[in-house]
Amino acid sequence: MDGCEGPPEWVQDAVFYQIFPDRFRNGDPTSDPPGTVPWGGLPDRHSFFGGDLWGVLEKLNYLVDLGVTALYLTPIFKAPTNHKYDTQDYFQVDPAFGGNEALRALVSALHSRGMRLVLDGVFNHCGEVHPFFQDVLAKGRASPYWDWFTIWGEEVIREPEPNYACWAGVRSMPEWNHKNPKVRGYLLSVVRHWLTEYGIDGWRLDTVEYLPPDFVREVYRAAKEVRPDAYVLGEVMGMAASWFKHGALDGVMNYRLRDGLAAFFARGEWSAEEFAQHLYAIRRSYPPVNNFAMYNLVGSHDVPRFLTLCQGDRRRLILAYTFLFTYPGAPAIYYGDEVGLAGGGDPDCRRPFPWEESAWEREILFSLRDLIRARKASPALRRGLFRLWEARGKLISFLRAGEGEEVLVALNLGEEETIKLPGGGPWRDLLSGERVSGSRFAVSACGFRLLRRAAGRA
Ligand SMILES: [Ca+2]
Repeated sequence: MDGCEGPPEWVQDAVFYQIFPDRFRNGDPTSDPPGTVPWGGLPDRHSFFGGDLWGVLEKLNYLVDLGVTALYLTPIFKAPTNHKYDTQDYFQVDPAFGGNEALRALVSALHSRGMRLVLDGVFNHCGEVHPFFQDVLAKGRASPYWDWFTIWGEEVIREPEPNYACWAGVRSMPEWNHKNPKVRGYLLSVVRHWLTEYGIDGWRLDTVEYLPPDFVREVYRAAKEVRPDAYVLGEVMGMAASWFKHGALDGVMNYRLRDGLAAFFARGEWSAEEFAQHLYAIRRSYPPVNNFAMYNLVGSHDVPRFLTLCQGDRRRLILAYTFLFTYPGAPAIYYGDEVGLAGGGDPDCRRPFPWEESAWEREILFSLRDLIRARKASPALRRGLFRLWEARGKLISFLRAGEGEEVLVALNLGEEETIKLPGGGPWRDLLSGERVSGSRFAVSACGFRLLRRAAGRA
C-alpha cells in the first residue's frame, strides 16, 4: 500500500444510514417531478414520490438522534428515473432532488455535525439520455463520442436487441468504453469534482464487478490523491478478495455477511455453528484492515427488507442489527428499517419512509438507538479484535477486545439459555450497568446481552 492509501480511520467508528432520496423525505414539493404520487403508497418501478435532499436536511436531527454519523445516498445526479442509475449529467444534482445548491447545503450541515457523506458513483454506464450517447445516436460514426461506447457495427441499432455494450443488457444504460483514455479522464474528473468542489467524503462504486480492475484502481487513487481520508466502497455481491489485493477498494457492501445474517437470523436455516463458520470464512478471506472498513448491512435498495425476511418478527431484526453494531466493520442502517418499514424485493423495498410516528415500531427504534450508543461508548466494539466464544444451536457469543476493555456479546435466537462467563471480572451489562457475576449468565429467548469488563483483569 503506497503512501496515504488504505481505509480511512473514521470508517470503523462510523454508523452509516442509506437513503434512497426519492423515498426518504419530501422537503420541497415545488420541484417534484411530473406524475409524483402521494407519499405513503406502494412503489412500482416508475413511481416518483418527490423525496429530495432538502428533505434529508430537514430530518438531519432525527438521524443525529438515532446516532447516525455517515450517510450513503443512492445516485443523486440528473437522470430520468427514480433510482437515477441512468446518469444524464454527472455534474448536476437532479433538480427534483434540489440541485447542486441542496447538496452544498447538505454537506455543510453534515460536516458542522461531524458527519460524513458518501455518494453513489455510477461509472460503468450512463443513461441513454446522456448527451454523449445522444450525439452518437444523432451523428453515428461522425460523432466524437463514437469510441466512448462499444458499438458492434457501423450504426447504432437499438431494437430488437441493442448492438452496443449496455449494463446487464439494459438498452437505456449504455456502458462506457473504459479502454478509451478520454472516457477514463472524464469519469475521473467526476470522482475528483465532488470530493474537491463539494467536500463529499467518499464514493460507493456501483456494479464494481463489471468494471476493469485497473480502472477501479485509478478511481481509488484519484479519490485518495485529492482526499486521503476518502472512503472508497464497492458494490460487490460475492467474494471481494481480489479488489483488496489490487488495492482498489477500502471496503465493500458486505452482501456475503448479509447472506449469513439472512440465513441465521431471518430464515433460521443455519445453526450457530454454520453461521460462525461463515463469519470466519469472510474474515479470513479479507485483510484485517479491510474487515474493519466493511460496509456491513442487513438490507439495501436491492434486496428484500430484513423485517420482511423475518416475517415481521421484530426481535429477529433487532438481533441482526445487534450483531452489526457489535461486529468489526461499519454498521449500516437501511432507511426505515429502524421504524419497522417492511417490503419485499425491488421495488417494494423502496417504500417511502413513514413519517407518521403512530406507524413506527418503537421497540426497534429504541433498541437500535441504545445499541448505537453502546457501540459509540465502547472502543472494543468498534476497533477490538474478534474472538468467537461459543456457537451452539441457536446461540452465538463472541468477545471483542482492545483499547483497554473487553466486551462479551451473546445473541440468542432460541429459548432462554445460559452461557459460561469468562474468568475474571467484574463484568457489567453494557446497557443496564448491572453487575454480572457467577460462572454462567442467562440470555433470554430471542434476546441478547452485552457485557463489558476492563482489560487486564483475567
Ligand atoms: Ca420534492
